Amino acid sequence: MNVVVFTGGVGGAKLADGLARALDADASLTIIVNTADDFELYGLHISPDLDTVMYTLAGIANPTTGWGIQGDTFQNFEMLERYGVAPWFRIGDRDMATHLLRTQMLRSGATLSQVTHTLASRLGVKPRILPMTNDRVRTVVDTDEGLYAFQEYFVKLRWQPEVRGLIYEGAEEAEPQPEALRAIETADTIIIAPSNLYLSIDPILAIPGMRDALLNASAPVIAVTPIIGGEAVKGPAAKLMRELGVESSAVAVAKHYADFLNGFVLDERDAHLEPHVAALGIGVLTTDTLMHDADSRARLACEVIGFADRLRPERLGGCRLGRPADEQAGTPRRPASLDHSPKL
Ligand code: FO1
Repeated sequence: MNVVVFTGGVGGAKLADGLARALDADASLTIIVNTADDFELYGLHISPDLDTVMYTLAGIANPTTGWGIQGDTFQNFEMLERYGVAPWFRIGDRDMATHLLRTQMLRSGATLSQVTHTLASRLGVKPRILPMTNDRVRTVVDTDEGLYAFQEYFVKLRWQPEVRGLIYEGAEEAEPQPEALRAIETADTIIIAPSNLYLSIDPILAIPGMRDALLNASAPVIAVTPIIGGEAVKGPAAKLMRELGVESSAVAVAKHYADFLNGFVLDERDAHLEPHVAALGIGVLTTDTLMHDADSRARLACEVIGFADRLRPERLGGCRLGRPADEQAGTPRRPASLDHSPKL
């Protein structure tokens, strides 16, 4: 069973972790990660979404923030403050090692994929973590106060400016990571994690070839909602939807991905929205999508794997936690019209 998951940010990393815990030992998990949040600070190349996935799967992520390393210290940060530098981006002392090594390897000609593979394997991470591209792509946020680089909007300004639009600078010229394209082509299940649709998933889809790969994939493509009850579980997703003139609902997220989606995982608090998602010709699984701990991450992952299994002609199972809970609760709605053949 080959599973591919698209992710960015903290929420997506949790589902990736759940999949790593839930999948059978003989299953392969490939995690395609947004790198448009990357930026240079103090001459260091920082890849927040790659690091969040890597630390989460290595079991060392800060459980409160989701980013950075659990128990990290900030002596370096405090010394910078002593020099009068007012850093708004808090880099821990252990986290700093990642940025130092990544920057050194990139400078000696390694690709971002090679760097990520080296760092992740040295942390004992088994699943393959792939940047969406090895090229430079940066999200620029067009707001009522002007253009901001992503981290300035997200961290320094705590995503308060009103957003008019998003620019994925460099996306058109970027090459999709070749292993990522092959992983999509050979996948049995493809999952869009509950990440921010505009800030984490769209930058990946903006890379030429990525969206087509999903449209031509023979595997069922399932998205897990990042919106519950019209609000984001974490971060600016709902605020961005409203600012961009889109209804901040799970249905709007399903619509956003509709052209390549076979299934959508709705949170049980939004069960009343099922018919609206099904009306898009998309299968619906309704369940508790909140992931508070390792068990709930693995349970959700297992339900998504089970849901995909039922949207594919051949049964591949794949979840080592035994039968996913939702199978006992009957099968999810699946519109008759739905087939898994490549989307036209
Ligand atoms: N997010 C914050 O809100 N404040 C920070 O000081 C901060 C530091 C930081 C350091 C390393 C890293 O990998 C991520 C960090 N993040 C911080 C999170 C980061 O901005 C977001 O995780 C992504 O860019 C959006 O998903």
